Amino acid sequence: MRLTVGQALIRFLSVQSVERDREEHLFFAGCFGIFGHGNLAGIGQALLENRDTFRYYVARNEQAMVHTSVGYARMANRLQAFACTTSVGPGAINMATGAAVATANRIPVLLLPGDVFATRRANPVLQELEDPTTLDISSNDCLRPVSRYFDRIWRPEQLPQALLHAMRVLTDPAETGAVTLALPQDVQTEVWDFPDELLAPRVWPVRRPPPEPRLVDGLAALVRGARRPLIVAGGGVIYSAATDALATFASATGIPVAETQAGKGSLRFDHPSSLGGLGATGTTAANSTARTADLVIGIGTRWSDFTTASHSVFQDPDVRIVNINVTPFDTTKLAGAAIVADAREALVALSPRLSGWQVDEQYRRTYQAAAAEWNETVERSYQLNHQPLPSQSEIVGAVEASTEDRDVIVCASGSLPGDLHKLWRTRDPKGYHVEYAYSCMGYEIAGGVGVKMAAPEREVYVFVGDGSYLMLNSELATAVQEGIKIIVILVQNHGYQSIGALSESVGVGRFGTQYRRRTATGDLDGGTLPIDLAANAASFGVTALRAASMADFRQALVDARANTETTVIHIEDDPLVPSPDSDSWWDVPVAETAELQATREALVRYQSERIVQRDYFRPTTLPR
Ligand SMILES: Cc1ncc(C[n+]2csc(CCOP(=O)(O)OP(=O)(O)O)c2C)c(N)n1
Ligand SMILES: [Mg+2]
Repeated sequence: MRLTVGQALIRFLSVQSVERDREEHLFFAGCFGIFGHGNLAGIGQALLENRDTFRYYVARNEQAMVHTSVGYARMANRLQAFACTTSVGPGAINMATGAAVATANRIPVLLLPGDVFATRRANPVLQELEDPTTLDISSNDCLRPVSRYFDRIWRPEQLPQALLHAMRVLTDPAETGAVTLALPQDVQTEVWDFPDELLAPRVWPVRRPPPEPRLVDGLAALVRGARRPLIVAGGGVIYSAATDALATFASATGIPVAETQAGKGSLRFDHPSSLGGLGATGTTAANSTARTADLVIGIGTRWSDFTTASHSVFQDPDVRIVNINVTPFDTTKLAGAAIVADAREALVALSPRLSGWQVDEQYRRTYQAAAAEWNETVERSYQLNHQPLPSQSEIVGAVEASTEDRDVIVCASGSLPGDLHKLWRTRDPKGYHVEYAYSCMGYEIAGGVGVKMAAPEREVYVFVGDGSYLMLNSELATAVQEGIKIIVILVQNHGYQSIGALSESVGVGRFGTQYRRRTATGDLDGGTLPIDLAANAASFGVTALRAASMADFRQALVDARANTETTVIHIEDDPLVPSPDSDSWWDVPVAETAELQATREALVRYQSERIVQRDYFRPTTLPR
């Protein structure tokens, strides 16, 4: 078939499907993009020709459109994804941050940046970077380290193989992340006789690798010998749709379950085995249980330092750690024993081997009492009635009270993810969507738009701080364009207050974290900036509601739900009210010499706290 490279590419993408658990559907939901000279005549022309089968969405910012794609694909448990097209140079490189979010979170997205002329006839083309040591490098090479597969299509003949590799990586649960096909602007428009076979519909089975039986035997033996076993559920549990299997397994054995940020929602908060979030932003129930656990089974987790409280959360010197993960890379962490497997397959294989076995009754009572105690802590923090401005926990509590089980909350950075990880009581596996692998400011609104596109039947609540909002709010325009309704909770506290609190803890006195005017002293310690964020939101044509009190806020939540269009609720809170303590630690090093007394005190504190950190764990081997 005689087609341009752009046309063949779009036609190929529009007929790729995936299948898992006998459910089959198209893989690509469409293409986001911003056109420039580097992609409009090639890919743009192809998108125009194929607009009935492959929908095009205009975005406002290249980073943001990748976030939207990530939000969508994560909500779809990685079984659907978007393509994103840009021009050469700044448009392409703007995607790097979004690509890193995708890759760090192991979420598929296909990036299609334009690239400089393959012929080099008129170079340097507008926006060409020019490396004096080689003409073989362009801006797009910045996307290499953030892509799980990267290719540049110098000739039309190269496209078929590159497409197969792109699909292989995008649909593989262990490999997935950002995939980049860089497309020189002349090559996009070049014609070639593409084989019909390339454009035939294709179904990619998404693998569910089962665990090796002898390894599951070994794990079952470890569990039977354990007195204080603990499961740590990560995002892999949710992406593999293993949440029912986990609930059944936890009910049958009584093993408690703690959750990572991506894994939150693995178990309903009121399941008898639920301990909530683990680690630096976790619950005291999960952290105290982890501290004495003698066997930890990590399922689908990449063990970020927030989850392990910088390797301080497991304190039993003989703790054994088993990593069940579809990604071999993650199974070697914490010196754990590796079981490379799909989360659901592993749980289903393990269950019968532990039939009739239950945790010790005393252990069960202890962790359940800790969970009940944390629940009371949450209740108290929701009802602080702090004056004159509310605490952030009250805002979280009011949103929780106004939501239904299947609603989704979205967040990514600032103080909100920590508060949500601790406090939020999840009632649905897809109800909690916090991007915390990359904790990327600016993900919130853009990602929330993607979540809503993937689940239009659900109400989507985006929590965003004033800092994140100011960094990237542009996709409110895309929400309006597409008639997408999200509810944005815009929390104003006049600065980067999470970093402010951290700054104070390391003796840097909140330096450079407040939004204030510069004064005659030369410091940023003047009045707060008069930015009207609610007016800014309203200017997009969305509904903007100002809540001057918690009563206002609760009413605004009711109104936002009743509204049919995107609604931004603006509320100011007091950044100095801490959320309940996790009884945990996070490793942020302190200056080893300093003028300020506060810094020197912080160093002493840091050095004494650091003794809880375990550099290495004893290797775990499964009994044979
Ligand atoms: C893109 C990006 N830049 C910087 C950071 C570091 N950082 C993490 S939280 C934060 C402050 C966020 O401010 P805001 O959204 O107002 O939330 P708050 O801390 O006030 O709760 C910063 C600067 C980040 N996570 N992402
Ligand atoms: Mg803030």
